[in-house]
Amino acid sequence: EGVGPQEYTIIKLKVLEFTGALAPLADRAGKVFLAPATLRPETMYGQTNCFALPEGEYGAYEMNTGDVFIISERSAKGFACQGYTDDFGVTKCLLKLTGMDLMGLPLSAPHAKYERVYTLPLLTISMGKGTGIVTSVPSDAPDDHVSLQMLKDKPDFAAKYGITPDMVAPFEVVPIIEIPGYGTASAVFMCDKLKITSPNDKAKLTQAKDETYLKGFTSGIMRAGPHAGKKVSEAKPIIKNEMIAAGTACLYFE
Ligand code: A2H
Repeated sequence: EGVGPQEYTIIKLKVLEFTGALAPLADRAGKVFLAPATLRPETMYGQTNCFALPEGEYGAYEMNTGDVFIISERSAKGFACQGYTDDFGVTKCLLKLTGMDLMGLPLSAPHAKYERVYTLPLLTISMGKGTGIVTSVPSDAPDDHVSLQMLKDKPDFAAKYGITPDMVAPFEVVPIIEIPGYGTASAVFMCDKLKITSPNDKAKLTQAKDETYLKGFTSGIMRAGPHAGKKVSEAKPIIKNEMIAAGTACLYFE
């Protein structure tokens, strides 16, 4: 990562239902978002779901834009310091939530092919990074691919978190970026090649991640969205800025 802060793009995944623990937010419908941090805004065409840590502690925080972001408390402080609240350094927490409260929550994800995606468990999320929410792009992120596949293959594991087959089975990998030698779903290609079957296969996942991340940036070509045909390195800043202008993303540094 080198020197200086890391820039993340925060993607706004709109909450579509307000039942259970989220009921108190019903009057904010349309303005409540799960807000994952990503390094790959150009991959949002390939979203199939969102991930949260079941044991994670989250909150619904009011931003000065009128939006409510569901994020970790730690990142809420970061947002406050970065000008997302009028009262610098203070964020208003409307509601405390756990990751378990978010399991199975339906969302509308910008640029996604699927109209409605679900919030699923991911046990390897670090609450000390980004917002503690991760959006899932199994075509290009090896972690996302093995984690979604495991939930499809192990319905009993999924059921422990209230996840039913209809929340995972219909969501197939969407080919969005072509990398010469890796095909149009480089994460799937690398997981197959290295025989990665579990989200806990740390060393192999790191290798797969490093290789697909580097190759994707240097030689990937967009195959989805209005910038299909462009190089990933060219499309990335364009798509990021378009999403910010459209109000479907914002920037966050840490
Ligand atoms: B990336 P870095 Cl397509 N815990 O977004 C675990 N992982 C997290 C996280 C957290 N708290 N917050 C963000 N992330 C993931 C897309 C993507 C990502 C693609 C390919 C590679 C990739 C879709 N998931 O990351 O440690 C998010 O996943 C490869 C590293 O700050 C975020 O970008 O470098 C990335 O890790 C941030 O990781």
